Amino acid sequence: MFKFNLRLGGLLAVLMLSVLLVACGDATSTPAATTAAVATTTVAAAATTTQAVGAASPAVVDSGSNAVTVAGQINSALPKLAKKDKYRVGFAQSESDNPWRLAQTASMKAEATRLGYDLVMTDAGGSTAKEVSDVESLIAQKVDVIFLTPREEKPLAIAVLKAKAANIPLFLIDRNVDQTQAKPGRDYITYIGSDFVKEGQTAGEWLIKATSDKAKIIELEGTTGSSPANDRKKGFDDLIKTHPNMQIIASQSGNFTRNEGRQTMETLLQAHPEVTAIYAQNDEMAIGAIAALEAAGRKPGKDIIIVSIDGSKDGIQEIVDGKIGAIVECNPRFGPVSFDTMQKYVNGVQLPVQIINVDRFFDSSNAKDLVSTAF
Ligand code: GYE
Repeated sequence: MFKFNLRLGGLLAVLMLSVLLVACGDATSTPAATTAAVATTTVAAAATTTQAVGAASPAVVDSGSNAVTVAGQINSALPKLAKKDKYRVGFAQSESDNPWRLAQTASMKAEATRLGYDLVMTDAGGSTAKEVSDVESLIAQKVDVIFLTPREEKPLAIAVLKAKAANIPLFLIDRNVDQTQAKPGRDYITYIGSDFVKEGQTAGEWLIKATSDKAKIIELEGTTGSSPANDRKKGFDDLIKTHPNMQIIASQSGNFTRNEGRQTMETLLQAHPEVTAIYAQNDEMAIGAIAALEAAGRKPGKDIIIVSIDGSKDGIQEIVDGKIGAIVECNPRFGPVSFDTMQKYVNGVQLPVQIINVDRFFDSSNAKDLVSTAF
């Protein structure tokens, strides 16, 4: 009934995972909080001291429904969250410049409203420095708990440590921080988000098949220094490297936005007219790239094969229109899973140190049917 996919920890991990699955019955047997919620898998580390627990390479047990766990130890010295009827919840958002982030914010707001909590939200507007001071401001305002979506992995790790020092429990949602600077279960409670390395791999696997294992690829990277950009690159590039006729001819940031995706593509297209495939690390950049290709008289979906990540309505519509070939979903609806995890923490439920969302995959076989379910 359980499918084991072990990449870390070997036999030891199997034993620990089995123990955890029993111990964390609550986490594994609970279906996704609502239909609008992301499906989640939970990932827990064997021990934070002996195992790296980056979202990059979780040891995962598929429970057969929509939940998975990897064992973890939340240090009992981490800040506690007392039982209350109403909480003041801090939410530090990194920016609001694309549909994914707007959908994430809307989901957090809706769930806070549903529960009758006050959401104190900050928006760093695409400035990592501002996001660091936003977290400091939430700390100064003495919110009960902080949800942080760290724009970049390294600078925001410092903010995480500040919340811990101020005795405010902090949950990372969507993006992660540098695991050498701050760790789940030790410095922050847990990480909730997608497995970005796997997303990159899945995009690569599809592209290898779609191009019959031969392509000249341009990669459009997300925000420099962010965990999705780092990990989606790793997952994709490591796989592509093992296919000699699949060549990444250029890789550059388009900052996860449509406009910068278009501009970057315009420049790269001039330098590399021989391109036959594009891997965009999100839909917005893929859509920007399509505009640049069409302006240059190229035919996206025909002479240039495109794969991307996110699964926005606009992105899936491009599959229906034959311009994007496939999209690996990265679901932004974090509200239900975030607040549910916070409640579990309040109630003393043993949490895993990673809760990994289960995402869908869109291509021409299902895009038309599923476009209405997208954000
Ligand atoms: O893919 C992108 C957004 O952090 C996973 O951020 C998220 C990414 C998402 O700006 O569209």
